Amino acid sequence: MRLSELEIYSDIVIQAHDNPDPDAIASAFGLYVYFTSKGKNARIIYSGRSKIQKTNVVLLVESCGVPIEFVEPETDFGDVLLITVDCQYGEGNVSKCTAKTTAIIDHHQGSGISDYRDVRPYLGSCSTLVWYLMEKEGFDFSENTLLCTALYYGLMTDTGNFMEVSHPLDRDMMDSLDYSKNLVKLFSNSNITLNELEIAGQALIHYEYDEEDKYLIIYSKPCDPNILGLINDIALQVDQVLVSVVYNEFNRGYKLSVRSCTKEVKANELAGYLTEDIGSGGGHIDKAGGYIDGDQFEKKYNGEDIEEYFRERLKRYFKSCSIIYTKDTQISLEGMKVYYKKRIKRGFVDLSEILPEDTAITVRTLEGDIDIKVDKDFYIMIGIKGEVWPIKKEKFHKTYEVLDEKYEFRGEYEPAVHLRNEGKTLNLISSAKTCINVDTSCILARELNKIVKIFTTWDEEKYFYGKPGDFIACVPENTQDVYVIERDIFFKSYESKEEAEVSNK
Ligand SMILES: [Mn+2]
Repeated sequence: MRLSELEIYSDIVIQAHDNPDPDAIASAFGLYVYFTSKGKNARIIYSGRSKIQKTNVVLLVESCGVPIEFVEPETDFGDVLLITVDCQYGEGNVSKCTAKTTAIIDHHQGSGISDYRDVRPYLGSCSTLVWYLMEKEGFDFSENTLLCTALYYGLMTDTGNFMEVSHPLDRDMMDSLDYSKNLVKLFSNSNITLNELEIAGQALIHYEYDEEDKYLIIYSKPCDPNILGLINDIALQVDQVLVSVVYNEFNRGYKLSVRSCTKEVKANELAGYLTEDIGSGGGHIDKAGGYIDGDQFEKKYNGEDIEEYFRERLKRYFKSCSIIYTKDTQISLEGMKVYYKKRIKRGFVDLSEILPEDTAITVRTLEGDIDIKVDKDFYIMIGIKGEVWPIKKEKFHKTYEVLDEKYEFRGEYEPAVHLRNEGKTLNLISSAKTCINVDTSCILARELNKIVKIFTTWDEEKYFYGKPGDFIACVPENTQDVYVIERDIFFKSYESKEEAEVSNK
């Protein structure tokens, strides 16, 4: 959806969810600023049983000048466009008001029904989505520090002080906003109420500890999501604890926080595992978080108790996972089959044509940031999902053929180049050319039926993660060099001997 599509409406009401948090307020404020700049009549409202009380939220509203008004539930706004932000029209956490036309702008999974809808659960905050939609219309943020501050604080509080940020768009917004550091400091120091301090204390008393695998599960009473992170940071400091999960009821689902201090468990991955198919999770290697949608949980685990779910799922994670250190062990080749590389078009860029040698750059991709320097001996390859890696030119010309056609990228996030010293961004895609691999040599691979973590010989600190359905693989010439290929990439990139024979005919 584009914001310009909504400009046909002249009266717009923007509704934050009940008991609005900084993300909801910042998102609403962004849309308010945008639509009023287009000459529309806009207002920001919220409803529900209680009025805004939390000090940091009050401070945000007052210092940034957010014109938010309380209205009674079931208010009928008549012939206007009603946009719910950070929540979905008709769902339980937002009191229903009525209007002729409705729209949803949100980053939670959910199934609210409305005339317009833009929901992106992979984003860390709704503020990011609003920022992105405004950017797309060419909105100039540089004149509005207060809006920048609100959006920044919205993402910050929704992602446990940015620790749960995993999507590159979230990082793009963090980098580009010119916000007031003083205001953010002021809000952050009024984060916790005495009542929440008590909730944190109670949660810590009632922990559940697994002696064998050294992890904690902690249930907390409902509280602000960032309190979960606070509880968890304390829990992880316990000498016998390597991994810790804290969760509670939130909106109509569950919010969770994950911490790890062992290299055998990546917190972001465990958060993804705990929310698989029923929500979303991610973040950093040591700190992460996630959200489980109540309806989806109900559907998938009908009737199961959430406490039991966490207990069982964590047990399965630790028990069904094998860790391979390829330095000391040779994996079994049993059951491995031969697969051939398919010929696939990819993109590649010669950065030395656009930038001076040795320029320090960060390539931002869906999988994370990669810091490199421009090197005339290397190309940058762009894979089918937008993943990026450097390749020596010499090797490239042996394995790829350059095609005389325009490179087209179809993925969720276009990889971009950030010049670290100048704060500038370059579009990688527009400089890319198309190539296709000539090499169709084979690999040995087997489908995984349980979780594996592989520590390779060249990186003993970080493992590769494979889940059931993914493939474990190696090349016949070097069976010690084992790696994991994601299931959908595997089927796009490789084919069995039989399939190869058909496609070669
Ligand atoms: Mn939010």
